[in-house]
Amino acid sequence: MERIFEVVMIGNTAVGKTSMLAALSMELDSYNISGDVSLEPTTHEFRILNNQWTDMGRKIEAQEPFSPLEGGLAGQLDFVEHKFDFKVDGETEARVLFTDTRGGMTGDLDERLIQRVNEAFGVFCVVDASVLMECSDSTNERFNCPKVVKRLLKEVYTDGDDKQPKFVTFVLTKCEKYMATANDRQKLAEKFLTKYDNIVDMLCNVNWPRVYLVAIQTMGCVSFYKLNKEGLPMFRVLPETEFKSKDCAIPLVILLDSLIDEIENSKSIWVIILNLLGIGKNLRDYKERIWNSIEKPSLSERLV
Ligand SMILES: Nc1nc2c(ncn2[C@@H]2O[C@H](COP(=O)(O)OP(=O)(O)OP(=O)(O)O)[C@@H](O)[C@H]2O)c(=O)[nH]1
Ligand SMILES: [Mg+2]
Repeated sequence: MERIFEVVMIGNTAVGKTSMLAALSMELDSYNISGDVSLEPTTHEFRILNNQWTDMGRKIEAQEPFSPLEGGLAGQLDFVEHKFDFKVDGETEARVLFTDTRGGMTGDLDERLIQRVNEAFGVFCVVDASVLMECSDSTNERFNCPKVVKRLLKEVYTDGDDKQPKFVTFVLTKCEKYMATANDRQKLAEKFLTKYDNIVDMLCNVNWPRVYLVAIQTMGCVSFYKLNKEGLPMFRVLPETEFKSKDCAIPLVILLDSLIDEIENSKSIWVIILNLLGIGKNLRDYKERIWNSIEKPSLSERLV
């Protein structure tokens, strides 16, 4: 008897879904070294992504300081699955699946995406913070498409079936410019709340998913430069900075928290078995290890 805990990435084209997963792969490599508890990727796709990300990092680091950021990991496939085994002493105790999606699936409100989200354990809704902070409302709508995201989540949470994700995490990406001081972080959170308040309110009134806000930067070596002719943000390479990501493990901590909660509080038979096997405790230890190694302060809060 086995259940896979699936988390679906949603968000329009180029907001940073795939980059976030790639950055997470680097984080996991470092947590998996120590101790006998690990979360290990088991799909080929994730190793490919990890390699692509490393290559891209090298190329960006080799770019001249202040030159515009080049390249990326544009998604072609509608769904790409990245499976992980949560292992204790080499034995698999639980399975986690991150499903990356093509941005157009969210933008076009694709029926298959709605279905997938409906069946998932959790959702990471990725939002481009530079567009949120620097662009007009109409550009934000075109790029981050909050109205479409609201419709998608509303369908999932009000369709009358008893299936829906246990958590929705809004992940703000490309946050380099907005995270330096406490004041910057507060402004970023405030801006998100003014632009997304109707989605958060809507989620308050449906079958209580937990709702979180997290801000990350997948590449610490670039930052917002200016708006291009189309009014979209351009980034440039910063002098003498490493490719290193920041705070990308926080979404993982949120997932682990929700898993622990599910295992400890659910009445279903398979969850009771997991509990008897002591899986909640192992997850808790693993989560603590990750949480303690995250550089703080960061921007992460539970909204609902
Ligand atoms: N400045 C900055 N740029 C980022 C960051 N993360 C991703 N990017 C850039 O954003 C662009 C889009 O990133 P992707 O990860 O491909 O976005 P996506 O949401 O997967 O896009 P699709 O798969 O096409 O829907 C790329 O050019 C990345 O280099 C970040 O933290 N900071
Ligand atoms: Mg992608």
